[in-house]
Amino acid sequence: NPIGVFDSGIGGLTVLKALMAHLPHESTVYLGDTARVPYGTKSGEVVTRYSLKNAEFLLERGIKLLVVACNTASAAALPALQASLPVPVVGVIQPGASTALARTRGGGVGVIGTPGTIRSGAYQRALEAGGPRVRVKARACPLFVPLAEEGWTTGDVPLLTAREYLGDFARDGVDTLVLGCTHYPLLKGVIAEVVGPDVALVDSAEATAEAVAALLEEKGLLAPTTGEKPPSHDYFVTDVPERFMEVGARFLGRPITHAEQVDLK
Ligand code: DGN
Repeated sequence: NPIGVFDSGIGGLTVLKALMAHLPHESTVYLGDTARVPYGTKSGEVVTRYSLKNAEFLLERGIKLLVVACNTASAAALPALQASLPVPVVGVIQPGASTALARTRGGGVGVIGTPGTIRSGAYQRALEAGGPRVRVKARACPLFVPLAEEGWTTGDVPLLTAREYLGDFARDGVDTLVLGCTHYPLLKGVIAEVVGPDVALVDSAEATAEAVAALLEEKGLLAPTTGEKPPSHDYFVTDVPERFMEVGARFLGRPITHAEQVDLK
């Protein structure tokens, strides 16, 4: 059975990319809720309602595990999804936070994400569970999302934007920074340039792929490594697929040759 992955749109493809790299034998079904993107600026209640719908669609496709590949949806809806689904559900927040806690030397941990993710306090709580030595500095960086989607990831505009958002992080003692939004790995270069070489960047997508691999192994759910058929990767979207396929290829790092539009009622 495949792994189910959903996101508000394109961004979760950075998580899917990491999953494919860590688990090359697994089949996947991806749902991008492109008709209702962005989630990052919507209320937790609405994001939870959308997330339950997305999960229901993927369950009908026989998934063995669900990855909530969207920080905003993980922040708002993970408890509701875990309570109502018959398969294991993995979000991106706990893996990202755990990796940051393991990496930080001095306890100064930064986290950046959408307004919804930062406002929910989900990362802050997960990080503060690391004990009294942890000091969290959180900031919403909403302009990073359109920059990543436009492919505007190098040059003056993203650099100045990153400086405006992150100029004070290293100065305030942050030594580890969590990229708490699916789009931010594409801006790693400018983010690293602004915070400097002494700040470790934690990619929640990578951390999540590692957590999924560990969980599948623990539960005995890994796909056989010697199957007759190569793994399949299916894509569904809730708006017309053209832009998803075009921009998505950049997020995924490989072409998307087919995506099917579906209506989630
Ligand atoms: N996928 C969203 C996230 O990781 O928070 C970002 C895109 C959005 O909904 N604005």
